[in-house]
Parts: sequence; C-alpha cells; structure tokens
Amino acid sequence: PILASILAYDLGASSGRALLGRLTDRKIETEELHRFPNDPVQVGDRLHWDILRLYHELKQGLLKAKHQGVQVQSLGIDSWAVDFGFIGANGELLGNPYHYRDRHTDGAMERLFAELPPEEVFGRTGIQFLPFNSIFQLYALKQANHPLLREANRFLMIPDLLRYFLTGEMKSEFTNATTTQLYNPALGGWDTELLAKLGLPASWFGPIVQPGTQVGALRRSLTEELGIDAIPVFAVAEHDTGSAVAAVPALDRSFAYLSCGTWSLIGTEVERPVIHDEARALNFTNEGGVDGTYRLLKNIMGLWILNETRRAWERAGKSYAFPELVKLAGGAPAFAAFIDPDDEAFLHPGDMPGQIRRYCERTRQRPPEEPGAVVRCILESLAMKYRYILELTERLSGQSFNGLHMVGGGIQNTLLCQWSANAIGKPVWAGPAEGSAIGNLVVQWIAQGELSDIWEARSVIRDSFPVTVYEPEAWEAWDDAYGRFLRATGLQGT
Ligand code: ADP
Ligand code: LRH
Repeated sequence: PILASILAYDLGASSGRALLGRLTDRKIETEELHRFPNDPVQVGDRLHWDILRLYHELKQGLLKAKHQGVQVQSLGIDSWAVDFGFIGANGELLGNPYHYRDRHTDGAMERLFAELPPEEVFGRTGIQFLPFNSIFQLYALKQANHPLLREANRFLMIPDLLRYFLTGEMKSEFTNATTTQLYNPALGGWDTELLAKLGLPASWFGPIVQPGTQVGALRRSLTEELGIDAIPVFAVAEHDTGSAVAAVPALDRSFAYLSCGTWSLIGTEVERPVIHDEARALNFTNEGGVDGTYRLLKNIMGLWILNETRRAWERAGKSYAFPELVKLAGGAPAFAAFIDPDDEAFLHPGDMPGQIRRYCERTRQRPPEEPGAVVRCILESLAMKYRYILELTERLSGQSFNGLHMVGGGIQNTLLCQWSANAIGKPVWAGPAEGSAIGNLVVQWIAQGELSDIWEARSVIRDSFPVTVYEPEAWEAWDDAYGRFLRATGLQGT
C-alpha cells in the first residue's frame, strides 16, 4: 500500500536524518527513513561543511521513500544556524560553506566592536554575541578581502541553500535569518542600516518567509533524475533549535527548555524579544520562533565537549560507544574537578582531553586522568552550568519554573538527564529525542491545516511520544558542589 506521509530533514552538527511523519486521530507516528553522518572536512587551515554530500543525502532520503512506496506529501529542512553559502550571478553555489568552528573568525568580533559598539549591534538585533555569528563571519571575510565577496550575488543560510538546490527558489527563512545577527525584529526584516555600516550589499539578502510557507516544489531536473513526482517544499522553522522548541511537549505556557544535542540551549519562549542592558550584559539571545514567538536563551557548549573528547580517544586508537562512556562516568568519583563548558578553550576542534587538563591546571584543580573521570567532569560541569543558566533565565524573564523540559538526542544520556535534575533541584522531563525533526513536521501540518497552532501541536506531541521523568536526588550534595563549581570556574553566583 502507498503510505501518505510528510518528510522532515533535520541536519545537526553531528548527524543528519530524514524522518517520515504521519498524523492520524491526533497521534503522530514517525519512522526514521535515513540517517547519515555530517562530517566536516578540513582542507589546509580551513574547516568546511560537506554541503554537496548533504544534498546527496537528501536525495538518498527521497529515493528510500520511493523504494518503500511512500507517497511524500510535503517536505521541510532544518539545520544548525549561522552558516551560509553565496550564490553567483549564474545561479551556482560559490565555494564551500565554512564551518562555524573554523578559525577565520578568530578576533573578528573584537575588531568589529572597534567600529560598531556591541550596544548598537545588540540593540538592533537582540542576538547574543557568539564569535561565529554570520555577522562576524561576513566581517572576517570582508577584512580578508575574500574573493568570494567579489562574485557573490545572494546570501543563503544552509537550509535555504539546500532548499534552493531542491526547488530553484531563493528565499530566506525567518527563524534562521535571526541567527545571522543582521535581522532587526523591530523593523521585521534585514537591518539595512546595519548592513550599510558593515559595507555589506543589501541586495545579497533576499525576501524573508515565515515558517510554514510553501516555497515551490522539487524542480523538474531533480524529479526526472530520481524518477519521482514533484513534492511541495515548505520553509519550516529552519533553525533546528526553533524546530526543537516548537516540539517541546509543554502543558504550561510558562516553561523552560533545554535543547540538548551537540549544543545545549537553555531558555524560555517569549512573546517579544527582551532587548535591554541586562539581557546584553548576560549575553542572552532572542532568536525567532514559530507563530511570532522568540526564544530567550543562552548557548552552552554542550555535548560537543564529550563528542570531541571521544574523537580524540578514537584518534589515539581507543574507541568508546556513548553508553560505555556513560557507564564509566557513573563509576568515577563525584565532584572531583569542574570546567566552565563555555570557556573558549573548548570551542574549536582539537585535543579536548588536553584542553580539559590545561583548564584544570589553570584553575588549580587536579585534572581528571581516567576516561571515566574525564567524562564525569564534563557531564557534572554541564549539569552545573545548566543550573546557572536556568537561574539567569528565571531572573531575566521574571518567571519561576517548576521543572525543565529536555529534548534532543542528548536525552539518550540518562546520566546527564538525572544529574541535570539533581543540579537544578527540580524534575527534568525528557522527550522527545527527535525534537527538531518533530518540530519540523508539525510546522508543515499547521501550514496544511492539519493542526491549528503550536499549542495544539504540543499537546499532540505530548500524547504521541513518551516523556521520561527524572526526579531530583541528593540535593544537598549537589547544592554544596555547586558552590565549588562557581569558585572553580570563576562564575558569579546568581
Ligand atoms: P545534533 O542534532 O546536534 O547532531 P543530536 O540531537 O542528534 O545532535 O544529539 C546527538 C548527541 O547525543 C551525540 O552527540 C551524543 O553526545 C548524544 N548521544 C547519542 N546517542 C547516545 C547514546 N546512545 N547514549 C548517550 N548519548 C548519546
Ligand atoms: C544547534 C545550533 C544552535 C546554534 C549553533 C550554531 O544545532 O543551531 O542553536 O547556536 O547550532
């Protein structure tokens, strides 16, 4: 039988997947159609995304659907934020998009601030300062007099670019556009004054569409290549964090979330951006969401540190599966050493165990030696930083949360979920793991009138996917250790 489904492509910094979704009687069923690694490629000093390979994997997803006899009714793509490609006058992609962890942006933020004060940039955009935001990437390219800029005609974020490959239509999607730090929520569009001040042509930045807008269909050359029918293509919340938060199965309108993948993003949903001195001083962001919402949140370096540590051990010939690492951490001594996961030492790829060792030496702590102790240090430090940022979110939003929703692949790390509950002293509600892909699906269903709005979608998600509850344990020990975490990392108590 031909099964009618919709398709969500979710591209994370670790892996990409294609999920099929069906909605019947207010129940969502999903099926993983295709999963593939997203390995960046280092060429000389530069780190790139393998964008054509990713496009190839999108096509593999379409072929798998065809071979399974699935009739795909629509599709959407979400991915990590901030990165982009340029299209030239002939309509072709110029060069290979850079990875946001490439070092070409080192120092660019500070140099830009010498020309344009941070107060102005934050006041216009409401976006936190991360050294790799598109604004700083573009500034770095400009300062380097990069040849790309001479030929560039249009600027497209990664999902916009892949959607362009699929359909031939160039449109910028709102949620991801906000992450460039070139979008002005008060103006409701690209900040052309800011672009002018930076010497960036406004003509590069095309029309912006809201999540849930159909933007064409698969182009003829592609349907002929694959031997399939034209499928309508939707702009969803193309920023993966926007899609993940759309899928948080909250019942209460006041809720806190932790989107837990390669990054950890903690915050709350707000009706309008929170742009004032305190938000800037705390470096909180206001990223665009679905249905006109914003995400008041902060980035935490997240499981990247664990993933990169695991890769370093693998290079040294010792391979560990994630569950094995979690088990080793569980057996290591508690609260032996802490890192601030957001120290810039942990941003770039490289020898992560070495960076952790050097951080501990710098902060007069005994560095963890055994793999279990290293992983324990990473996971406990993440849990402590979650408490720190959750408390700041409460302060800034004037709310008090009675628990934390966790979504994303990181919830498979049950120890991290339990320790997060312990650190915050409140329950953690974990699920769904495929938050971004499910958020991608529901935005398509809302657009097609199958769901009325984001709140109906959240209640359907709640009824369709299991949520694991982690009750806090050992509060006194964790609270006491939190004081030591603050002292070791030099973070100020809230
Ligand atoms: P992204 O979307 O950023 O690529 P995901 O949301 O897919 O990330 O989360 C992937 C992360 O989840 C991995 O990097 C890893 O740290 C963690 N993870 C994946 N599988 C497991 C597992 N079986 N046990 C513990 N952690 C896991
Ligand atoms: C998470 C994410 C996050 C961004 C980062 C670049 O995947 O999109 O929201 O800050 O990647």
